[in-house]
Amino acid sequence: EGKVIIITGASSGIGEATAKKFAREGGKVVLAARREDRLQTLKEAIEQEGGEAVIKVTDVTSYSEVEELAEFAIDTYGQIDVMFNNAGLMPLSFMDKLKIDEWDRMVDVNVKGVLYGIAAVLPHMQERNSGHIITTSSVAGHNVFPSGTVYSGTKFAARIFMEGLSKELAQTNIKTTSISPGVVQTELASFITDPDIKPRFEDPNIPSLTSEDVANAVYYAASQPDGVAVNEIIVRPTNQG
Ligand code: NJP
Repeated sequence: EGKVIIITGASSGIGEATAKKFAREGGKVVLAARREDRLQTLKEAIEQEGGEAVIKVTDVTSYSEVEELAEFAIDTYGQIDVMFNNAGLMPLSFMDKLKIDEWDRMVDVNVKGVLYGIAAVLPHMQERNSGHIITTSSVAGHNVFPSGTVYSGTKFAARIFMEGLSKELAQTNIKTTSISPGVVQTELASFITDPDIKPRFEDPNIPSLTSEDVANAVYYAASQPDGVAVNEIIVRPTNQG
C-alpha cells in the first residue's frame, strides 16, 4: 500500500496487469515503455478506478532515459520503493538462422535494460537503506529449449543479476526478487519472425497463465513485511509440461 513502483514494459501484458494490481492496492505507479499512447490509455484506466499513475516514455536500451525515469519518479513522488525491470523481447529462432539483429535487441533490452534499471535506482535505495528491485526472468532462465537459446541466455543473466545483487546487498534492507513465469498469454510471441517457431508459440490453446496471475506473484513479493524477502518465484500454468 502506498508504495511507489516504477514498471518498465508497462504498455502491455505483465507490466500493464502489474500496474493495475498495484494501483488497486493503493500504490503510486510510474508507467514506462516506448508507446506513449498505450501508457496514456492505461493511466486513464487506472485513474478511472480511483488509482494513481504517471507516465514516462522510456526506451530501456538507453541508460540516460532510464536514469531520467528514476529522477522523474523521485521528483514526482519523493522516493522509489520498487523498481520492476519487466520490459523484454522474445524473438525466438534457431541459432543457425543467424538473426543477429534479434540477438542484439534481446541483449540490449533483456540484459542491458535490466542492468540500467538496477543502476538507476541503486544509489537512491542505498541512501535510504530501503527498496526492492524485481526483475522478470523466465522459466527459460532456468532451462534452455531449442530456438530459445539466446532468449534463455538473457533470462539466465537477468536471474543471476538478482541473485548476485541480493548477496551483495545482504547487509542492507534492500530486497531483490526474480520472477520466472511459464507461458503467459501476452503480445510477446507476436514479435517472433521465424516461421518455423511462430505458430507453436501463438497457439491460443497451449496451457498458459494470464498476465494477472503474474501480477499477483509480483505483488506477493512486494507486499511482504520489511524482514521478509521473497528472492525467487517460479509461476507456471499447472499443466504446462
Ligand atoms: O510481453 P509484452 P510480456 N524499452 O510483449 C516493452 C517476460 N516473460 O508482458 O516499449 C522499453 O506484452 C514493451 O513496451 P513498448 C518477457 O521476457 C514473458 O509477456 O511500448 N520497453 C511492452 O510493454 C518480458 O521480460 C512470458 O513496446 C520495452 C513489454 O516490453 C516480460 O515477461 C514468459 C522495450 C513487453 O510486453 C514482459 O513481457 C516468461 C524497450 N526497448 C517471461 N522493448 C510470456 N509472455 O509467456 C520492449 O517466462 N518493451
